[in-house]
Amino acid sequence: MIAQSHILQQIQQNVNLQKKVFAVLIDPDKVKSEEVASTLNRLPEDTDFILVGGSCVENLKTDVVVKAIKALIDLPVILFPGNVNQITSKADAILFLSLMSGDNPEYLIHQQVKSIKFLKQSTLEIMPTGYILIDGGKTTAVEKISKTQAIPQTEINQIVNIALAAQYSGKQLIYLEAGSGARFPVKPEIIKAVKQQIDLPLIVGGGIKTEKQRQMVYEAGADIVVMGTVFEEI
Ligand code: 1GP
Repeated sequence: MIAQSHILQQIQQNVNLQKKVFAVLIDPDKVKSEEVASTLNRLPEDTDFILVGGSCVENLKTDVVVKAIKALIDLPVILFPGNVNQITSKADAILFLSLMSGDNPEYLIHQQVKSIKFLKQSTLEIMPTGYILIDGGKTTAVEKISKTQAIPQTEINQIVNIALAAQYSGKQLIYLEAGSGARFPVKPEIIKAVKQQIDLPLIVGGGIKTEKQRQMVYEAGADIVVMGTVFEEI
């Protein structure tokens, strides 16, 4: 279990000890505050932290859902914001995401600059994250909102190079994202190739639906697996 402060440091310690980390994504657009308790009841016992966010959620919804989660469990709540309006100081930390794939400066740097006025006033732990969108077999909300194209799964070298560029730019985490509700997750060959080249904790999510898939993703080299949709669909 991960405590609610110095989260990045704890993730790094887990990686050094080769202990895998598991996170569940709660999207406030799909899970209402009154559904939070039943969603939390479905989470696996080994859940280390909760991510909260989505591609188009409004601030108020995020705030209410984070509050509902914090009232029920002690796990760290980390924001996974689709835009600057999803920042709430009620969470413990924020994945400070830069969309390194695609060609949209708005999600590479502009939203981040706009977030500073909120972050300067908060105690959120900032977790600099290189976010790489990979084709998961269907057009996902991230592609639509960011107006960028996911990288085909055949472009392994390109994905590795983006991950390394993120590392050299000072990111502390790399997130390989097939998109929420993806038809298929990021392939093991890609995860393996990226993990072999980078020295950072590797997060993988999107389209992971079963325990078997989760273990395959860990075995390929992911340090943190994120699952979301599967816990909503009951
Ligand atoms: C999306 O990686 C997360 O950002 C989770 O994806 O909802 O497909 O599990 P799923």
